[in-house]
Amino acid sequence: MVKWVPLVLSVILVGLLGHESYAAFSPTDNYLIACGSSNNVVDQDRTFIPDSMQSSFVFKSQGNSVVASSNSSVPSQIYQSLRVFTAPASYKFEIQQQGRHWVRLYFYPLPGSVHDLGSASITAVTDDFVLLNNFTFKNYNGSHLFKEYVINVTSDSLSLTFIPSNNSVTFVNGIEVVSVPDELFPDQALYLSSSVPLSDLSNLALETVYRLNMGGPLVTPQNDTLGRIWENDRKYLHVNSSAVNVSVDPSSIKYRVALTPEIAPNSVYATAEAMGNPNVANSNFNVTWVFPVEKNYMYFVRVHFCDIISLAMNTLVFNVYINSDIALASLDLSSSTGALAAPYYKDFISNSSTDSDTLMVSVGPDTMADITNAILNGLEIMKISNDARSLDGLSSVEGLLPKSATKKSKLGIIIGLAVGISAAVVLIGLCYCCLVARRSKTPHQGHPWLPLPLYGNSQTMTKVSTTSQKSGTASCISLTSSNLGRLFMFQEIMDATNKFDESLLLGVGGFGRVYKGTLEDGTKVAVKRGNPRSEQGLAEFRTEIEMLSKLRHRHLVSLIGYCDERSEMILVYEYMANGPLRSHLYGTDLPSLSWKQRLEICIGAARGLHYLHTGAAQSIIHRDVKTTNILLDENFVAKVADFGLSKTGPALDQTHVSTAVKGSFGYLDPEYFRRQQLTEKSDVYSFGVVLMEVLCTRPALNPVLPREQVNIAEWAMSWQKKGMLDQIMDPTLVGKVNPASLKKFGETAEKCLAEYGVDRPTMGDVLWNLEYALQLEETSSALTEPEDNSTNHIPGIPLTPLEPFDHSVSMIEGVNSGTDDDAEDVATSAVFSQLVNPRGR
Ligand SMILES: *[C@@H]1O[C@H](CO)[C@@H](O)[C@H](O)[C@H]1NC(C)=O
Ligand SMILES: *[C@@H]1O[C@H](CO)[C@@H](O)[C@H](O)[C@H]1NC(C)=O
Ligand SMILES: *[C@@H]1O[C@H](CO)[C@@H](O)[C@H](O)[C@H]1NC(C)=O
Ligand SMILES: *[C@@H]1O[C@H](CO)[C@@H](O)[C@H](O)[C@H]1NC(C)=O
Ligand SMILES: *[C@@H]1O[C@H](CO)[C@@H](O)[C@H](O)[C@H]1NC(C)=O
Ligand SMILES: *[C@@H]1O[C@H](CO)[C@@H](O)[C@H](O)[C@H]1NC(C)=O
Ligand SMILES: *[C@@H]1O[C@H](CO)[C@@H](O)[C@H](O)[C@H]1NC(C)=O
Ligand SMILES: *[C@@H]1O[C@H](CO)[C@@H](O)[C@H](O)[C@H]1NC(C)=O
Ligand SMILES: *[C@@H]1O[C@H](CO)[C@@H](O)[C@H](O)[C@H]1NC(C)=O
Ligand SMILES: CC(=O)N[C@H]1CO[C@H](CO)[C@@H](O)[C@@H]1O
Repeated sequence: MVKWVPLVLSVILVGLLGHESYAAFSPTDNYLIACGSSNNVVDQDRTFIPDSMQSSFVFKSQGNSVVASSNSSVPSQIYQSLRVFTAPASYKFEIQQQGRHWVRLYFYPLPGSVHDLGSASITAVTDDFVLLNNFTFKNYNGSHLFKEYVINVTSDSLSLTFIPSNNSVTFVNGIEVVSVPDELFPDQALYLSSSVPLSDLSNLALETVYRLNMGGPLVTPQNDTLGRIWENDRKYLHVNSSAVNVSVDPSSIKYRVALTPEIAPNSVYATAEAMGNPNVANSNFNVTWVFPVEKNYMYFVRVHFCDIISLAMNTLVFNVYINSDIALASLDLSSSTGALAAPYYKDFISNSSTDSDTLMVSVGPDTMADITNAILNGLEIMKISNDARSLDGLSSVEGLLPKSATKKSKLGIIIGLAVGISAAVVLIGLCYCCLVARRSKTPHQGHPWLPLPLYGNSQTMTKVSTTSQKSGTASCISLTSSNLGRLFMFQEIMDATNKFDESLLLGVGGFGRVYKGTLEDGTKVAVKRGNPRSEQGLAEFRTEIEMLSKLRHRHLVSLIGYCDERSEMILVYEYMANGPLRSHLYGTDLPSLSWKQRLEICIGAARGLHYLHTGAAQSIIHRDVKTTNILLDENFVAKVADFGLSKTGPALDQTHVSTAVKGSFGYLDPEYFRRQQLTEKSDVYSFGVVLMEVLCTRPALNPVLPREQVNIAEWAMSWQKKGMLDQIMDPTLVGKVNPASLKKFGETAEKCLAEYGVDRPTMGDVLWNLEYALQLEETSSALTEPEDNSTNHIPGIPLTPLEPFDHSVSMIEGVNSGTDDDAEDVATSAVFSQLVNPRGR
């Protein structure tokens, strides 16, 4: 009876473990070798088997092998023995499961050996890659050397060959060859300096150079399911005081299905470095780590994040830089993961180390976020093998292996081929079947990210519209018109922008960069080049093309065309000579606009928005109305730009309850924020903020100001309610504005900023009121001004009720092909910020 108890227990245990959402990874190939040892070596809970006792790998030495062991203190148990080679020697491991493997090597020149191991040269190669070339402890500061590599093994064996230099010896203390889960490393990752991915990463070898647990203690192999070591980051901090460590209980880390502890253990995600002084107003502040790296290599950089500091969703928004490149713009962790304390990581290829011997990683606050902080939880930096398939120098395996050894390995290959040929035939057959099956399932679809045809063909486009309707995403407009604008070749774009010359840069935003360009026929254009690393980029790129290709209006920017060649996301607009409205209000040296000009600009923008809301078959909500999205052409005609966040469709409320509220800080409708229900009135609120900005010439949010002044909507409303808007208006306008016009303007803005959408006017009403304000300004001399009511400081006309006044017929301009002048989108850094105002209002 008693015998049964453990069995029952283990059944229960298995049952319990089965409830875990992920199973711990158990490597198929798992060689832990203690070289030269006669006993098993237990190092940090892991058992290394003596190389002489392994039956599953072949140890071939052409020379003597000498065993040394010591009982003196060693850095760790695995270093207590070693094997010495006087001629090239190989360990050959049988590989049961092809794919990536860790290759970990341990070296420690044990004292007391007959050979001078301290000056021995160590060269280690696999069948394909050079791992170490002529390393010697003589020129090395450390007492011992640990190296970790990742190699995709594509045959049924892996040979590790150690080559001594002339008349000398070489040695090794420990070896690991262990399977890596396939998901751990991607086959491609994006270059930092360009949007082209490095696409054959799986055929290259990687060497771990830094693996850090930011703000946390050393994580040793027994605390990592893949036997990795994670160091503390402090010694790499550029400025010691710039960061503080933060931590939570590791058990509170919530892994999502696709991201398991194999990516990084919870003890890594549970600690982070955050900004040392999170309340700094300086937008240039960042926390920077500096890493010495070797020139002429590319590096694979993986950044790990987990929002363990926020109390609410969508409050932590920050930027990540690698070297001088922006790697992640306006990263909103909780929005990317859908939860707090949920792990998240991103991979990049750093190419700039080819001419620099340091690699820098920085995190810094987003200027538009009102919680100023930034964090980093973990960081991995891996060297990528070079063209010689080497991780150490320019010699290839063939160049390093003595001639005879090369021949032997060739012989081995031949034998291997003969043995493996039947398996290969079976494999090829299987692959072929898979391919055929897959192909028949997925019809050719052009670009994976853009469900638009390369050449406007209405059949495909109808399909597009139905899919988007089904998925409830961006567009419900049926794209029956084939006018998607012109499809540009990438070369044309390169020519137009002089290869994306930085001197032609008009602006940088979350979506990417905007360049001024000139087409072959001399037309000036604005070229918006999507940043494929932008989280929102793809969906917004699509939305923008779909929206703009459908909409034509004098007060909306129009799209000339796009380019989706080579997975680029490029939009081409006509050039708007006077740039964004904001730059004419503050922050630049541009001459200040007159009141009449400001009214005309507001009227133009209101027309554009009114057309969006009412002009198309379905109402379109812009969702990101702000002064940087209102552009001015050479005649100061205002056009609304940036439809990346626009939404249409009736079922909107249902589909968006659960998604993050999008828009920009300071402009966000408090009701939309609270109820997550989007209506046209949200645009009206944002437009009210624009009106106040135009009047007061200050940013919508200015965190530097005293608390009550930070938010323009609150601040200006308090003055408007007192009837004293003239006290805070742009000083350059004081005395130059007809008071009645100002009063009308203030009242209109106030109505727009009403707490509840139902109390706000429609864009049509706003338009009418603004036109009235313009009329009052133009005819001010002729107008007899009525008495002001007693509480008002501003003399002006009595309030005209905002009647439902249907001006839509006159408002909607005829469909304009928008050929002469047009919009470019000087997208500013905040354009696509996926931000939420945590305070609401
Ligand atoms: C180490 O081993 C040597 C023999 O190899 C022995 O003479 C010596 O006493 C040992 N030292 C310790 C501390 O065990
Ligand atoms: C190996 O390095 C030593 C010095 O570290 C140098 O003298 C020697 O020439 C190198 N050998 C080769 C083959 O590069
Ligand atoms: C060794 O350490 C010294 C002093 O700490 C340093 O100057 C030198 O650059 C280091 N050398 C290497 C190869 O790391
Ligand atoms: C090794 O030594 C031999 C003879 O001393 C010499 O011919 C050969 O070039 C040397 N090889 C290397 C790699 O230094
Ligand atoms: C290893 O390389 C082979 C051949 O290039 C490739 O098919 C396979 O996907 C790679 N394995 C991994 C895990 O990347
Ligand atoms: C975190 O910082 C505190 C002091 O600020 C320090 O005592 C602690 O050791 C640090 N923890 C780690 C893991 O660095
Ligand atoms: C590592 O694991 C051991 C037990 O396996 C545990 O006691 C220790 O706290 C862990 N360390 C970390 C940093 O998680
Ligand atoms: C870093 O700062 C901490 C306090 O924040 C201090 O204790 C530590 O000594 C500093 N380290 C260095 C290397 O300056
Ligand atoms: C990376 O750098 C190398 C060497 O400078 C260069 O040849 C290569 O074109 C670069 N690749 C990219 C994508 O920038
Ligand atoms: C990418 C970035 O902004 N880096 C800056 C971080 O802060 C240091 C100074 O503290 C600047 O020198 C870097 O340019």
